[in-house]
Amino acid sequence: MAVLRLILGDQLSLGLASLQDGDNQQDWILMAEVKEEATYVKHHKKKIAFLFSAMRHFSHQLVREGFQVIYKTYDCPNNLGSLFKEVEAAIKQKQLTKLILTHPGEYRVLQDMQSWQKKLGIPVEIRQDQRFLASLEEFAEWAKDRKQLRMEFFYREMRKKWHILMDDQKPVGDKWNFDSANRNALPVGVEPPAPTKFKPDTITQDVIDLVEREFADHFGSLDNFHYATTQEQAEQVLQAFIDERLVNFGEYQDAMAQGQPWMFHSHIGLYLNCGLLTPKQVIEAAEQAYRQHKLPLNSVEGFIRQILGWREYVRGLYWLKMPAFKSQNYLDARRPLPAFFWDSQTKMNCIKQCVQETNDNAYAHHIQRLMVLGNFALLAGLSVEDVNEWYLLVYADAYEWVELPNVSGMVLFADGGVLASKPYAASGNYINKMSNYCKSCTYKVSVKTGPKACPFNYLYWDFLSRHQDKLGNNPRLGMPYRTLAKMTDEKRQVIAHDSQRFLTAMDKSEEV
Ligand code: FAD
Ligand code: DLZ
Ligand code: SF4
Repeated sequence: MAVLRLILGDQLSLGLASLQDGDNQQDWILMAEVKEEATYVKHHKKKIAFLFSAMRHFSHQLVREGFQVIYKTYDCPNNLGSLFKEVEAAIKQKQLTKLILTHPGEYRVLQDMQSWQKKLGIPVEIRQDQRFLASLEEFAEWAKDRKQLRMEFFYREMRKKWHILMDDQKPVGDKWNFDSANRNALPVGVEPPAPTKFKPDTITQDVIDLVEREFADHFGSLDNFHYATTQEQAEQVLQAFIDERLVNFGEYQDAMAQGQPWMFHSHIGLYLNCGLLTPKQVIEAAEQAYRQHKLPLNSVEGFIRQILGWREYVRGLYWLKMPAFKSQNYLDARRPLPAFFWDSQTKMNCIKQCVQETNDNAYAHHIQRLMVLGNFALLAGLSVEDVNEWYLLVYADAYEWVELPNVSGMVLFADGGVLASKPYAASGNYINKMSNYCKSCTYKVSVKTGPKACPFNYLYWDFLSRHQDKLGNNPRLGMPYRTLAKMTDEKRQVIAHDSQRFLTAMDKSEEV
């Protein structure tokens, strides 16, 4: 039986399930750059360039490994534009009698694939994606009968299962979580190392030219493309992180600084999510650095938790809750996304910096995504649909399985508190504590109301006030609601008035 094996753009791993037990003499691998995937949202130009280049490099690696590969470039004259049409054509052309797939990362793609067997009239096998450390069945089993699906408890199970940072049955350092040591701002004089950069080779340069031509109206800059596009290069990025940045990862994990987009983060999300790195390899490298080089436990544990905990947890939650997850809107947030999420034209310096860096790099680190951009989206009641679409297209590491739980669950509280025990809402004070953005802002973070006040300040109280019926009884919001209750009616009116003034101006596309 001669088999077709389809490899998607985010399945660039030699260990992929659908690449195993093949017959290299008769089977064919299919990889295709298709309009359907590149435009179902208008991905950042750098994201498309990165992925097409990584796909092309991976196809060459497959050929070197002895596979027979059909590779359809985006601009080849007979490109059919969709994965299904390419599959159908390859089966016909090579007279193949079975299709093997690996479970895709997005619900819409799985739904499509589930219709292929009938349409093609040959057996279609969808294999589990074994690159993750928890299977979907395992996650569903863990979630079954639990009232609350908190990441922290799932993470502990994963630590025990994989025996990561464990001394026999106990967590190393006698604690599961060292986050209390991980909340420092970046002190003056501490300079994060430059990120690992690669000069585009001819494959990448061809792709950059193609993206410039074919996706000119997509968001984002193609300038200074420096991402890794092969497994070997991605491993160099990982190694440089372990050697140079991991030591400070924990301490400055929540810090932000103007002109410092990369901080002490690892910048490997895009490689993990397309398969150039595996989570197991990354976690093992971090644990080894802890054991051999005595790196600080708060950094190593904090980093491992992001991958063994958060990454696996959001994937499990996504597949457990789809398709309903996508249409949830607990706080009824419907305000259209303001233009400054695209063009960064706002007087709010924190937002300006984060949007500009997103435009330049298809990257922003976690706290920028959560506590600046996400916090604003939450406080302003921006449309759940618009905000999800924005996050899905602007970041090079974004695929719906990881983007949606972070945006709808963590940022917008659209799931009503399944992922987070309370909304991550904060006033300007938090941003001022964790960054130096406020120093260069038109608004004054210390001023609470009036035209000069930081908009996060009044929007924060207005948000709590607007949603008192849904959030007022949340035990984790007891303190702010007690403060709100003590405010005079007059003060509450000023807050409501300032918020209305700001949001109306924003809706009218005035510069705010
Ligand atoms: P580091 O800070 O160095 O962390 C290491 C790794 O841990 C990351 O590469 C990632 O694989 C994992 N990780 C960390 N936090 C999370 C998390 N909350 N969920 C899942 N994995 C995590 N991550 C994505 O991979 N794709 C997305 O589309 C995405 N969208 C996000 C949207 C919002 C609103 C928020 C708040 C977070 C989002 N994240 C997303 C999580 C996180 O911000 C990114 O993984 C991280 O910024 C990537 O940069 P890094 O590789 O330098 O990460
Ligand atoms: C993100 C993306 C893009 C931009 N282009 C392609 C493509 O042309 N061909 C392909 O196979 N995959 C692409 N991808 C990744 C897919 O969108 C991804 O595999 C699905 O969203 C499932 O996670
Ligand atoms: Fe952002 Fe407010 Fe600080 Fe300006 S003052 S940078 S709007 S938090």
